Amino acid sequence: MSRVEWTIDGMTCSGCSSRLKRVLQQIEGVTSAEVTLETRQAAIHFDQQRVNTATLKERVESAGFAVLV
Ligand SMILES: [Cu+2]
Repeated sequence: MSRVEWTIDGMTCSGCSSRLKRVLQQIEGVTSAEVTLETRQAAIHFDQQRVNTATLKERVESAGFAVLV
């Protein structure tokens, strides 16, 4: 199991953070995702056999947010 913690740009309200959390949780291979609006952090636990960080980033970006690392 792997874990990444990213700073996310583009979240302006709790609607954004819950939408991003939902997007992350629906990705195949993601076991849990926590998104905190105040600190702009997204913590994602995932199975690296089923999904990689490039795909995770892509999904964050296609949801309208940016990964600042
Ligand atoms: Cu919002």
